[in-house]
Amino acid sequence: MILHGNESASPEEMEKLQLNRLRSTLHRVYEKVPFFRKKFAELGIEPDQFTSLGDIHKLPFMVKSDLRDHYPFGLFAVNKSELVRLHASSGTSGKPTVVGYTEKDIKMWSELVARSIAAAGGKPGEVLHNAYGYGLFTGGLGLHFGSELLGMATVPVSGGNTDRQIALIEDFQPTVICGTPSYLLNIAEKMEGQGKDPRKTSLKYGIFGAEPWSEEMRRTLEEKFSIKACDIYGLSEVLGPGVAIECHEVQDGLHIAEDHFLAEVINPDTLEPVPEGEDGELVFTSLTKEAFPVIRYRTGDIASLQRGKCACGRTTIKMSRVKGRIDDMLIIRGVNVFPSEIEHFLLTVEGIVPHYQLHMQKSGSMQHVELHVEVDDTFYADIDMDLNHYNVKILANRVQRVMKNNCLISVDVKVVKPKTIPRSEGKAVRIIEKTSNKEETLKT
Ligand code: DLL
Repeated sequence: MILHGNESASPEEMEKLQLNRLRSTLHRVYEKVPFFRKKFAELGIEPDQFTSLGDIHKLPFMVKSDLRDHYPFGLFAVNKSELVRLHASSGTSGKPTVVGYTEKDIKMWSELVARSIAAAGGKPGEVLHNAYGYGLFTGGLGLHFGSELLGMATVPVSGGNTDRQIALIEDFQPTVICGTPSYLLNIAEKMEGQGKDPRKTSLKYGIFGAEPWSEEMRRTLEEKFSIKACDIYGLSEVLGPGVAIECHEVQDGLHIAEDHFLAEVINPDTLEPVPEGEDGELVFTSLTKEAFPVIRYRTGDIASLQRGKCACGRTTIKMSRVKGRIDDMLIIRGVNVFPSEIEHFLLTVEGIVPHYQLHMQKSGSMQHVELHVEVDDTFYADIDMDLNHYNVKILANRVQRVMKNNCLISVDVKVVKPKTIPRSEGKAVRIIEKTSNKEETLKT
């Protein structure tokens, strides 16, 4: 495997590169974006004062509402005429958030994604099946441009129409598949339903992300498809996919594209940095973006950072798997837990498939949680398709015990029939919040 020079730079070389790039980014936003100039002026700082990376702590944070407040183009550092692409989030609360790219930004993004696909096992001359959604979401087009740049024949199938996906996998013989982990599970299940063995496809590698997933889910997908599965991370505000990727050699932590993004982890309550290796909120500063530079952008994602050379040869800082988003953290009777932790332990229980949903109901200060789990076909046949069978009660008790012992939470468990929990074609909906007036709101 040939690494890009920056992926194996020494810490001193990387620091020098980052500082140069940070300084030019700060000059750029100071000159071009009134939002930043005003913030810098309020704090009495000027770009020239930045002489070391540690000075980053002098800068203010940026949050998602800053994007909404400046909708659509108020934070861009270029004229509209210089943009070649716009992406936007659906925006669960009112206005969407919009991000823009110049031609140079798209080139940089494509290079980073090409690097990511190569790190995860993709090779020029082979076929990549891209099941991330195409459109305003950055997943589809982000992976697409990187895959083409790497020299892979890219199948822009997008999410959905699972029967056609299966036919294309059989016919085009891809070695790499990309999509959300929950959608890949859905594809595997459909194949099994058609009497096909997903282990017999041409696939060798999976590049999965865009939603939190667990080590157990990795094992499940790797076994089902007989592939190696790597975690890919990114967010629209910072770039899209390609901010960080696991290498297929080690599969333990995601290499951050440090030559383009400066990463920090902070305590979300005190906003102070946390020591290396400890969980906190990821914060990114872009170092090379032209159209939409971000300075100390608070992602809301919880992870940790770790330095050190990886056995794959990369020297870039690694981030852990994202546990979840701060706003998705459940507080169940005073205990904090992320859906991904629930998933991790749930998958250790035999007879259950990796589809689940948490139904939350708040009454007063009490949070009532019902965990819906789905039995597999074998279990369902064994209980004569009767959910009143005493084995169902035993199974529900087992799930309850596993949650209590490992996640320290008490939840009610509802066991449901096979294939009744809605399947995802993109980001899975894990949490269903029931408000007191019985309206349901969905959270991904
Ligand atoms: O999800 C970009 C992406 C596309 C990443 C394809 C990977 C693959 P957004 O729609 O802006 O962008 O959502 C970003 O998704 O802040 C995380 O909360 C979550 N997320 C993304 N990747 C991962 C991951 C894309 N590997 C938000 N693990 C982020 C856990 C992830 N969460």
